[in-house]
Amino acid sequence: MEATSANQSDSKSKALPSDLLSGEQIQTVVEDVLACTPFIDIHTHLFSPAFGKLGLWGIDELLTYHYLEAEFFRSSNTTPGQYWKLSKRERADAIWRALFVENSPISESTRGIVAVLNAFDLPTDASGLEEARIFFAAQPLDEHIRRVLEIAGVSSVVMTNDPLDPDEQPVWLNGGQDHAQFHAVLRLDRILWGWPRHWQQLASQGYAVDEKASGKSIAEVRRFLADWNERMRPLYMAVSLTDTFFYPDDSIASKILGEAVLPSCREFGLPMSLMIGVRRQVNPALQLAGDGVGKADLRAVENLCRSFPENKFLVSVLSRENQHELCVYARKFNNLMPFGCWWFLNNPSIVEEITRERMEMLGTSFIPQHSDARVLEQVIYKWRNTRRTMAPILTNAYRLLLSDGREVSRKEIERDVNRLFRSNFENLTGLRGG
Ligand code: RAT
Ligand code: ZN
Repeated sequence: MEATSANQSDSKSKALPSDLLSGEQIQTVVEDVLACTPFIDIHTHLFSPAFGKLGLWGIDELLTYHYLEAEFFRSSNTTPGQYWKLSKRERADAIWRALFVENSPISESTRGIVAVLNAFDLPTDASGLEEARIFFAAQPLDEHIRRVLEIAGVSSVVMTNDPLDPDEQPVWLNGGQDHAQFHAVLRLDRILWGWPRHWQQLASQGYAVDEKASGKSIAEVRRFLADWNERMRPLYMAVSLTDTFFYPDDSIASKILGEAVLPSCREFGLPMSLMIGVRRQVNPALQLAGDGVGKADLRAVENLCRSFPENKFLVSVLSRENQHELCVYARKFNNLMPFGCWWFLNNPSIVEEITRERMEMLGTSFIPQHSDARVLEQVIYKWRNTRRTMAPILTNAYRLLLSDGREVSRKEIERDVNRLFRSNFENLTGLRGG
């Protein structure tokens, strides 16, 4: 055990009033509170049934998750060119064979599949996928969603909604969605860094914008955002940014962010989420699995938080090397909410390191995790893993507190877990009872 860990033997042996906990009791109570608190999943790529085929679920989608595709090419002689020619079912079969039959599924993403199969009492070591396919094909979607979220201990999930996505846009234009467990988010990648390729879509929808975002463009982007805010009722606006992102600079993205998006966020009372640090398509042959990571210059976050004190920023950074700086910035700017251990960081060893550091520097004033699930049933393993990693971290924090001279009660643990996994987000976004 490391030097900072509180040892159980430090705990006080005197009789405690019934709501106060001994060092020995803390672990069980922490685990119980984590299990009983329904979390809000603040960033996913899931869709409610109103979006039809955009909502992914079932064994073939689970196995062809891009995190697993990247691992597949390390354990198979199949080339990306050959792989992309296969049907989804054939790809799933190939991944099952390479990662689950010919090798032990001990990576984070492969273990996740095992946990999902196990949650539904499906065989985890079968030679093929027949039984799993039959099971998933028999599930009525609405009931399946309710059951999956319940198993995951999640009350609701936040989607990623791109108003310029040709598959998604028609759903919103035809009435949108009102599923109580799915919340919208206005995702702005195409408008912010993708402006040169997408401005014409706005123009064709009747917004007077141009390639350089000059003239009336800024006012028209704000009109576009107002229309989509009305249509989607999003909880926040969001963008994913590369490791080279900076603010301010002379890019169109910087201009649109500072002059249109952030003023609109203020107008509608919405936080802005920045996910920073992706290096897009370092290996394009892998398609969605081909992105990498780079260390970003977080002075961009500093400049944003200082220049826009009335805006609230949710920030997740992809590089491990940026995590400490993010905590320091959160101590300087209370309009900055660090959230999640994203993508390549979502492994127990790294989640543990990041979460301990955040707790030591920020107490409970951060949001430890989101799932980033793309396939419905992934929330089962991703949240199971989060609870498993959180339990010893919280237990250790309360034991240290106890050994330093302060009693700990179940009520306080409930308040803290609720703050971390619910109310920090509710207070930012105004979400109630979600
Ligand atoms: O984690 C992922 O699935 C990534 O591919 C990204 O989608 C990332 O989460 C994002 O929202 O940009
Ligand atoms: Zn994501």
